Amino acid sequence: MPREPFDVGLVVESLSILDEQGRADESLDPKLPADVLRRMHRAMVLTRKLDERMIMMQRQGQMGTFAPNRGQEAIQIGSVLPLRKDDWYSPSYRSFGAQLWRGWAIDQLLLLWAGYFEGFALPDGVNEMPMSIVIGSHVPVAVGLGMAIHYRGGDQVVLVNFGDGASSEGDVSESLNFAAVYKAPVIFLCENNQYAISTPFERQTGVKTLAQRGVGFGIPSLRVDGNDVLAMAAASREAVDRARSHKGPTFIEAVTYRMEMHTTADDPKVYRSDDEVRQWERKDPIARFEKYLKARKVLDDRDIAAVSDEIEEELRLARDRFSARAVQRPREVFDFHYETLPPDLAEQKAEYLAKLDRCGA
Ligand SMILES: Cc1ncc(C[n+]2csc(CCOP(=O)(O)OP(=O)(O)O)c2C)c(N)n1
Ligand SMILES: [Mg+2]
Repeated sequence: MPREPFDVGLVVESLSILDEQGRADESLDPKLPADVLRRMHRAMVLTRKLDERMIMMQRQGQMGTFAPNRGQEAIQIGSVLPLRKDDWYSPSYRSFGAQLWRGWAIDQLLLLWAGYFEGFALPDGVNEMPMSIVIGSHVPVAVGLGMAIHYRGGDQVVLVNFGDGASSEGDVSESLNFAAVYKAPVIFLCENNQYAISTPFERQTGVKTLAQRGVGFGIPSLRVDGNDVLAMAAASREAVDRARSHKGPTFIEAVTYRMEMHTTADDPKVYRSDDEVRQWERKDPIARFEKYLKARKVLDDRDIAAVSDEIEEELRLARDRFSARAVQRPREVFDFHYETLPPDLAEQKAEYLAKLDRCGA
């Protein structure tokens, strides 16, 4: 049989607007209004400072294990910027910058990551799915949500984010296929931060870009500099518009780097070099954005220092509110798993409570 030329459509577009010095490509700059740029900057700095504070609190025993966001702030803020309040966000566990933008209170996020039951309640009026720790498991659910909107004739969209590691899960492939066929109004945001715990990108997949995955399923796909908040905002805007006008899903591969440990239970020095980390520091999303903002005269050094001070104060107050609510209740350990405890657990509970009584707890 003669071999036919076959267009596999593997040309993946790549988008970046800011260079490493924070200089914008004029033809691509979305020229967002100054007040929006200031809010984006503030949200990114808040995310970074909350991360730093939470790591300190975790080291002092006041916070549970959590997944730091440092380096991924531009993805989070840029991707949710074009969402309307009634759109849906289905986050992974490394997304608290976006969650704050969507309406979470800082002290509630602290309660959540300190393991308090009440921290997990979704805030009123925030259209968000419970975040997923089981890798990739939330992606089919996000597509189902998109299909429900589609069947009801709504025009909301669903943004779901997941990692490079999650992209290897069958759940994600099935979701991409289904969404492509049925034109689900979903934005698949794959945060390629180069690692799935200690597994580097080269060991994760045989493809050079994860955006190819989307193309393979027939989904318009784009590779974006994930440390460039303007590029993230522009890509997300396009994807949101496509989903809202019933043209179906978009796949965005946001290329970034996880600057911190996987979670506070991890030591990345065991599997990657300081030199590699330093290379990525040069692409820091906040530093680049600040250079851009200064060049556009949206902020100057004094404004940036003032934002930093304000956020420190906001975090201090949030930590105080959290501390007032974070009262340990060891007697509740068995309470939220079953409506009726199975007999063996009921026995363990009785034994445990008797022990607490003996210790006076
Ligand atoms: C189904 C499943 N398998 C394994 C794990 C353990 N696990 C937790 S995070 C993680 C790595 C995920 O990496 P990636 O998807 O790249 O996201 P990142 O943590 O880098 O944001 C793994 C394997 C899990 N939580 N769920
Ligand atoms: Mg990853």
